[in-house]
Amino acid sequence: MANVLVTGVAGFIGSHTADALLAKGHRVWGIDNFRTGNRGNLENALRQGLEFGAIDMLDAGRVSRFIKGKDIDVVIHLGALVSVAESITDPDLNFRLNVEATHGIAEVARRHQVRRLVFASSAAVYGNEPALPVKETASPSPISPYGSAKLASEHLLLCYASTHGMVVRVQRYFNVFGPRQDVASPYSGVISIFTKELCGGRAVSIHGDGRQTRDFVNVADVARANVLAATKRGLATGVANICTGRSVSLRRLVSTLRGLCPGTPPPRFAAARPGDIRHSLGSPQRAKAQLGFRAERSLEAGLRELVRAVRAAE
Ligand code: UD2
Repeated sequence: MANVLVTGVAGFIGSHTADALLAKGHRVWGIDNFRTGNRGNLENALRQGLEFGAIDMLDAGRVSRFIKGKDIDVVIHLGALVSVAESITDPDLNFRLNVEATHGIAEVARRHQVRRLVFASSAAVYGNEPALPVKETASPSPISPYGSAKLASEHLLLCYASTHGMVVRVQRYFNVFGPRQDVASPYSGVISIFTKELCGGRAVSIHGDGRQTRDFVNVADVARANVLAATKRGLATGVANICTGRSVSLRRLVSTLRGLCPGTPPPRFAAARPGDIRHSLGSPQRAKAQLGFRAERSLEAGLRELVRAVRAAE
C-alpha cells in the first residue's frame, strides 16, 4: 500500500482520484484551498480516511509541514487553473497556478524523498496538431497560456526524473467530464455547463460553428488512470495520453444531450473562443502499453448518468 499526497484534492478530478485510491486501500493525504474545489466533493473521501489540509499549494512551507514524517511515496499533483479561457483572461494566475506551483510541489517532493510524482497535464499541449489521433511523439505546440504552462511544467518535472531519479508520470488528460465538475462556473467543462442548462430547459451557447471535436473521457476512468500511474509497480518515467481514442463534435454532443432532455430549445451560436483547439483526439495506445489503462465508460452512458445526477440535485 502506498502513502499518497494529492494536491487539488477537493477538485473534480482530485476528489475522484482520492476516492479511487482509498477504495484500493492506499493512505491518502490531500490539500486544497477551495479556490475552485469544494468541501462537498470530499464527503466520501473523508469518511474513508482522507487526511485533509486546507492549504494553498503555493505555500510550500505549509505543504512541507503537512507531510512531514508521513513517509509519502507518491505525489499526485492535480491542483491547477483548469480553464483555457481563464488562462487568457488571467495569465498571471495561470502562471502561478500552472507553473510556479508545479515547481514548489516538486521541490517539496524532492526534499521529502518522494519517489514518484504524477502530473495532471493536458491535451492542450498539442495545440492544433494536424495528425490525429495525436500520439505522445508529436511535437507539442500549444496555442493558449494554459497549454504552454502545462508544457513548461512537464519539462520542469521531467528534469526531476533525470536529475534526482524521481519517477515522473505525465498524464495528458483530454476532455474530462462526469459528476462533481463545477456546474456554476463559466470556466467549467462544456459538458457540465450544457447539462445544467439543458436540464433547466434553457438553450446552450456554442462557441464557434460547433464542428470542433473533443475526446471526452469519464472522470471515473481518469481516476483509475491516476491510481495506476501512482501505484503500478516498476513504472518508468514517461508521458501518456489519458483519452478514449474517440471524438465527437459539439453539435453531436448537444443533440445527444437534447435527446436525453426532451423539449429543450436548439443551441445558440456565439463567437469562437480564442485559444480554442479545433480538433482534439488522442491515441490511447501508450497508456495501454505503459499503464495497462483503457477507458471503459462510454460517452452516452456518462451523459445519462450526469443528467440523472443534475435532475436529482434540482
Ligand atoms: C479542456 C479542459 C482543459 C484541458 C483541455 C484538454 C475544462 C474546463 N478544460 O479544455 O483543462 O484539459 O480540455 O484539451 O475541462 N464551449 C462552448 N460553450 C460553452 C463552453 C464551451 O461552445 O458554454 C466549447 C469551447 O469553446 C470548446 C469546447 O466547448 O470548443 C470545449 O470547451 P471546454 O472549456 O470544456 O474545454 P477545452 O477543450 O477548452
